[in-house]
Amino acid sequence: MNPGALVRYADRLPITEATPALTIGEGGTPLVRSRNLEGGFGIGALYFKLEGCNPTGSFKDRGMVVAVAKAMEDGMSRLLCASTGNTSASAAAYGAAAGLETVVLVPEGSIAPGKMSQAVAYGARVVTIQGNFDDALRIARELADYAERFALVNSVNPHRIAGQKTAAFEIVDDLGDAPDCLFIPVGNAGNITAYWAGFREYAQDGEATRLPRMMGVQAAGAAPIVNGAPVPNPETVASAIRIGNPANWARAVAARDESGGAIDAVSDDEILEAYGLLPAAEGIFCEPASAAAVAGLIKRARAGEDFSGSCVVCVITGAGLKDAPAAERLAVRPPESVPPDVEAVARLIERGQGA
Ligand code: AN7
Repeated sequence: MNPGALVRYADRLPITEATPALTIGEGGTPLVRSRNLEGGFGIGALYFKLEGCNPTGSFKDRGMVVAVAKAMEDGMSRLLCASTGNTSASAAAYGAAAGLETVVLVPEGSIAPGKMSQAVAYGARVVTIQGNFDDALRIARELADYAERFALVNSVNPHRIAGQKTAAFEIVDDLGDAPDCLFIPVGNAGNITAYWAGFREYAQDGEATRLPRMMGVQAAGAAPIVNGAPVPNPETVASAIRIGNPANWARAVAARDESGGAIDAVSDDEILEAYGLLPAAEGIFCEPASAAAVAGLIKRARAGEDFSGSCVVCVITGAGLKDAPAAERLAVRPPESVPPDVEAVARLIERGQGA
C-alpha cells in the first residue's frame, strides 16, 4: 500500500508529532523509460516521471498534502488559493479530506474543464476572477493577510515546496542517482524550485553523487523568465502555465544558474507537437503544459545538442484528461460511425488501413 508522500519521506518534511498523517494516496508515481522518443532523438536514456498518476491527476498533491496537514495542525479552518486549475483541484480534494472549507480563485474562462469539474465535485467554493492568474494570485495573497484563519496554499507556502521535493527523492531512489538533466515546465516556478531543493538535499546527504542540470521550459506567450520581464497578458494553449509574473521567479533563476541549466521558451506549435507525440509514441497522454517539457527537450536535440551520453528525465506534470478538449487540436483520425453490423465494421477497418 502506498503510505503517501508525507509518511514515506516524513524525516525530510517539516512535520511534527502533532501533524496529522493526512493522505489520499499521493506520491509513489511511475518513472517510465521511453520506448521510442529516446532512440528517435538520440538520447542516452530518457525517462518520464508520471505525475498525472497522483490522486487528483497532477504533481500538486505532493505539496498540498503537507500544506493542508500543517494547516490542520495550526488550527486553520479554511484553505485559499489562486490557480490556473490544478492547484485548485488539489486544494479542494485535500480540503474535503481534511474537513476544511476551500476557496479557490481562478481566472474566468481559462481553466481546463476537467480541473473545474474537480474543484466543484470536491465541494470547493469556486470564485472566477475577471482577470488572469496573476490578478487572482495578487488578490489571494492580500486576502490571506487580512482574512482570519485562511491558509494560503499556493507555492508561496513553504510547505508546498517541501512536499514537492519528494518527487526528486523518488527519481533518485528509482534511478540510483540523479539524472544528468531534468526537463520541467515552468509556470509559477514552484516545482522547479522544489525539485532543485530536493536534488540538493539528497546530494548533501550522500543519497546522490551528482546534481542534474535544471532545464525549465516556458510557453513562448507566457515566458517572463526567458524574456526577463513580466508578461502583462500571457497567452498559450497550455493554460496551466499561462502565468505572466511567477511568484518563485528568483528561485527558478537560482535553480537554473546553480545547476548550469537553462530556461527556454517553446511555441504553442512545439507544445502541440510534443502533446501529440507522447500519446502516439509512448502511450502517455498528458495535458499541454506537461508536453512543454518534452517540447523543450526535442527543440534542443533538433538544434544539435548531444544527449547521447545523458540520462534525461522529463516531468509529466498533469494528466491528459484534465484538458480533454485540447485533444481536438491533434491531427489524429476522428471517430468513425457505422451501423451496428459486423460486416460494416469489418469493411470500414480494412478500407481504413493506413489511410
Ligand atoms: C500541469 O494550478 O500554477 O511552475 O495554479 O498545472 O510550479 O507553477 C499550475 C502549474 C506545470 C507549472 N504543469 O508549475 C496552478 C498552477 C502543470 C501545472 C505547472 C502547472 P509551477
